[in-house]
Amino acid sequence: MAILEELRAAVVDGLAKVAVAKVSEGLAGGIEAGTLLREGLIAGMAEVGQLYEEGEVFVPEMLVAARAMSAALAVLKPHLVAEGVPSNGRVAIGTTQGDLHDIGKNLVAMMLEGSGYEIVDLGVDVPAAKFIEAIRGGANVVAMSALLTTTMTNMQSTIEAIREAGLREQVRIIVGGAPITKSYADEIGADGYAEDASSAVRLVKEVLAA
Ligand code: B12
Repeated sequence: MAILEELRAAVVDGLAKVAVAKVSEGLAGGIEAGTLLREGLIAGMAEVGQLYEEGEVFVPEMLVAARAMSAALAVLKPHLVAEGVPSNGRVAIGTTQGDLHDIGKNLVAMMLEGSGYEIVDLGVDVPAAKFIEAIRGGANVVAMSALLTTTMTNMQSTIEAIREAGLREQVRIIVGGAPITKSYADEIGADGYAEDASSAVRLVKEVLAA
């Protein structure tokens, strides 16, 4: 269908107004919201993720594409709810306590949202108690971001606090951010690590399937 292809291309090219217009056009033409989400928005973000991994596009292009996706998703959301399109899972995401960096965290959140996950964005400087509250509120995944060597250790204390609250078994925990490595994630007892936003989408799918 031409509209789906145009919507996908608008996301890839980061054209927010075109993406919004295509979603409205699609809905008016009777295309289901779930189809617009899967074959337009998610397909577009998947392509951007692929291009990023191949070194064909960089962070700025990815951010612009993610913004186009978010703008179109805002229009689509009430229709998705009305159609009852199931969410793939609920992800509570935040930057660890003491850390104010949020560009990467926002990118991960937008990619996940574009891939059909419900996002609870806890913001920056997030204490363990807030993550715990989100798990009690139904989050299946906790995603923590840290950009400072001084705040990455708060990931470990947050995981510890989740364990002490007796909630560790009911949630998957993933971590990321420039100073984080796979071996650090293993050391602190996280379920997974991804180095960028597109691999974060794959990671969430994997940990939820495990
Ligand atoms: C922009 C920036 C800032 C901005 C932040 C604005 C904002 N709203 O985020 C401002 C100016 C506020 C800032 C402040 C500071 N910064 Co600063 N900052 C940066 C900078 C230049 C870029 C970070 C960024 O946005 N990268 C782009 C994004 C897209 O990449 P990313 O965050 O790595 O995210 C990707 C992946 O890591 C991954 N990812 C990220 N999170 C997650 C989470 C999960 C779950 C998963 C799976 C994946 C994932 O996916 C993302 C997308 O691909 C870095 C340098 C660098 N090269 O990283 C320094 C840097 C991180 N900052 C640094 C420092 C020291 C500071 C300050 C302490 C400076 C100061 N003296 O005041 C303060 C700290 C403030 C605080 N308490 O947090 C140092 C950290 C050094 C260290 N080893 O700890 C760096 C490395 C600069 C340097 N070389 O010295 N900073």
